[in-house]
Amino acid sequence: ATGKEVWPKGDEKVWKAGMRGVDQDVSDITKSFVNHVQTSLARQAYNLDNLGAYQAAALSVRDSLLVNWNETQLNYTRKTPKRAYYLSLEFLMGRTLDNALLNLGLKDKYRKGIEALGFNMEDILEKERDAALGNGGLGRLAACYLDSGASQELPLWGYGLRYQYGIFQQLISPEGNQLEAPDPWLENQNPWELPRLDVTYEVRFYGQAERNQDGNGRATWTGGQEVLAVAYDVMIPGYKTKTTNNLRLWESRPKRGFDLNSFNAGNYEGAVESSNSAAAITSVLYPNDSTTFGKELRLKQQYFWTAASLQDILRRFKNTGKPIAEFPDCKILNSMASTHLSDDPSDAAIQLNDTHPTLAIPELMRILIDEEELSWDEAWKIVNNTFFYTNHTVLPEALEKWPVPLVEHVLPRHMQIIYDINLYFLQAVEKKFPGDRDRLARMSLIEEGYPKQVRMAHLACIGSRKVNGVAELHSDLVKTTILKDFVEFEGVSKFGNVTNGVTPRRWLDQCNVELSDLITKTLKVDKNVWLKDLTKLEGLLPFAENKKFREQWAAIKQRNKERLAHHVQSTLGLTVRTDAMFDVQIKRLHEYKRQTLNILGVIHRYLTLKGMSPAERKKSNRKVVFFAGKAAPAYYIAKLTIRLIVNVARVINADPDTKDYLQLYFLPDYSVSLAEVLIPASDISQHISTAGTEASGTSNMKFCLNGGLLLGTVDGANIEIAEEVGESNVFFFGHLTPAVEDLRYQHTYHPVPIEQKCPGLAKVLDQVSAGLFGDGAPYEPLLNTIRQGDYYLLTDDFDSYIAALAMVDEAYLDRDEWIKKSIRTTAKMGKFSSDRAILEYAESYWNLEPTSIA
Ligand code: T68
Repeated sequence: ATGKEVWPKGDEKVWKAGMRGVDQDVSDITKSFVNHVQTSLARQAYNLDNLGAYQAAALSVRDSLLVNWNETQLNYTRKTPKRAYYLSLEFLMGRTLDNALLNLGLKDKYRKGIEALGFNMEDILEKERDAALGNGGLGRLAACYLDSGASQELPLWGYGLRYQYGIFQQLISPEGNQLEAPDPWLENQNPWELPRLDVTYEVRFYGQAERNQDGNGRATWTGGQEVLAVAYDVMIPGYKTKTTNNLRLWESRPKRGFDLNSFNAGNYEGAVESSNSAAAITSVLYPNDSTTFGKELRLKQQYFWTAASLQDILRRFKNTGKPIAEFPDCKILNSMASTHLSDDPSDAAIQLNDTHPTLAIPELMRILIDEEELSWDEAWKIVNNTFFYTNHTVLPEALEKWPVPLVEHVLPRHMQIIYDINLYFLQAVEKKFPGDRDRLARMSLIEEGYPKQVRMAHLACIGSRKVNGVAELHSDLVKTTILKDFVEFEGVSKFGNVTNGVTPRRWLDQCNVELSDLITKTLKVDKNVWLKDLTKLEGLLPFAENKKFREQWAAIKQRNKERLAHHVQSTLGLTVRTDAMFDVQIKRLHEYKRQTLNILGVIHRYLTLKGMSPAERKKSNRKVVFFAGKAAPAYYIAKLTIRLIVNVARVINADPDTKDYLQLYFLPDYSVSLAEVLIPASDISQHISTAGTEASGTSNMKFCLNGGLLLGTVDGANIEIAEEVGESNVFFFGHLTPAVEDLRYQHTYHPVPIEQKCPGLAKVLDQVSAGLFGDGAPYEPLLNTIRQGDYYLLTDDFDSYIAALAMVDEAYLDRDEWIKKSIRTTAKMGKFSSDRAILEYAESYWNLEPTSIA
């Protein structure tokens, strides 16, 4: 190894003999638990409540994680493998204790130990707050990838921000309005993080950038505000492996906490002003899952995080003693440098999770040119070999753009570099397509207008070695729509697809213990084996024909429904009937996801039931519909949709004619932990975005993994799920992607009144307007999005949606056949493990190999 000596002191054997192991028996566990109660928490047996017991258990488990974590990091330092870094502004981790216990294989022992001390495992687990540092799919995907990276023994680190407040807590007012409250998740301290007060970097904002006189392209950036980034490390244990990777989250702090001059002059507020403005950078997660750009604090978050992460990556790289690229005389080398890495010059791969970390591209250019004194071409080559960009949306309104005047003000040197990148880039485009002015304007990093804006997707694309979408259809759309010109310019081989995946540890073994146990028993292989090679689930297929197996399968689904009903009863005081089909739609509220279509479908069903005779009603399928999801605080239409759902629920749950056949619930404050209860209980789940708008979806995979069937449009990963499980096991409806553009054109230029085009839907809208669910007036803006323009094509898809719902009802009446479909669905979900996805990134993108920690 080229690594320098990392064992600084004394005899390694003596050190090792003193180290704690992770192989523990129950008495070690109770000892460590009690020890933490006494010394870390300063409490005693008589006053220890469930929260205290959770904390003691967490601290004890953390000790075990630390042993593996230390060993993993030491191993990486010694072997200096190529590393990959996952830069994500969001990590939606959820709870940790249960997951850590399962990954370490210590859950049963802890259960015994905790019971001996008078506590119940489930009660303790419930005390943990979710770490909710994300909005939705993008953030949860990052969490699944960390789990899979460690489980597959990849040297993969995450970098993010340690927000003081995560995604807001959602409350629902008596009128049905969403209210937002802060999420002070660090309130009771966080046992899962390690503050590294020794790992800090300085980050500059504002100030002046002066180009050097000698024309070498370098500049000096001075003045402005300097803040400190402090590292907090979160241990990421792999499943049944020693490998325990790291998620490093940055906290902003003032470089100088206190302005002594102001203080001495009696200006107490002035004395802490700069300190407050520095601390504000990592104070809160932005709760928008698209749109609302242009906020200075968000730009500062993005730069703060990428600048700190790059400094950390470069420092670690320098410590390996390897030369950067094949430029052995640059300053970044230390004296131990000896090898050239010509095939794979970057030695580190950095994955950009959407465009949020794209400032890393000009920032690395700045470091290499201004500080390490590389030439532009040398620097650009390294940048181009280091970064990889994942796109998560093709919706034009969700593509990130920053106003040029804002970037110029906050990051003057980066604006210069972006202009330089653009200049060289457009020169190359002009050379390949001479005289094509329109093309230059379309491809430029700068969008003309007032103000001019920096197009971050273009910057991410040209600065990266590879670009990928997150499902086949989506990756095709990336190539044929938003980045079409770039495919023509750079060649199609730069553009790929990695279909998303989910971790089967959390999303099956942990959230659906009984099903996981039944699968293990049936497959007759060790749980470790199929949970790490999910294609093994195919072995379940023949058991779909086995009556006894089907009964066990159905009984587990039933108990999961009862668990959900119990949860609703104890949290909301509402009684859910469990002798009904459970129909679930849980995701961020967004017009393109079409929760509106679902609620209008529910109203349609209600009106149909009302129109039936009691005898007819008796023959119909009983159904309970669940919604959950947050709306961005400023997203008016999405909030109105929530209000409508809540008020429809109020009316129909109280209607004696129908309440035995149709119930409706909006479960507030959707979270990872709530998903863990909802998903295993679902018979059917809805993924009904307008075709071409949902990049992938990941909850669709989680539902199917848990034997829930899918009702959806031909969109995102729904398509690949259907390919795997067979079209006879999914319920598809609606127009296809190629038709969408045309339909929208029709809406604009040849509108047909809704009464004519879709009378069924018109009737539903009229009932809402007429006040069937309370005063209709507040809903008019929502209803008008459908009556006029109908951008998301509800009037085009409504009838086929209702027909698909009828097919679902019919299929459910043949319960035995339904269970077969459910088993076949789970059996064919092997492809959607995040292990498969992360290995694709490692092999096809990062050139990264697993490194086992002996
Ligand atoms: C989601 N995107 C996609 N974005 O919508 C979903 N955006 O189809 C896909 O499955 C998932 O990513 C994973 O690939 C998001 O979740 C955001 O949350 C987001 C946040 C801030 C700004 C923009």
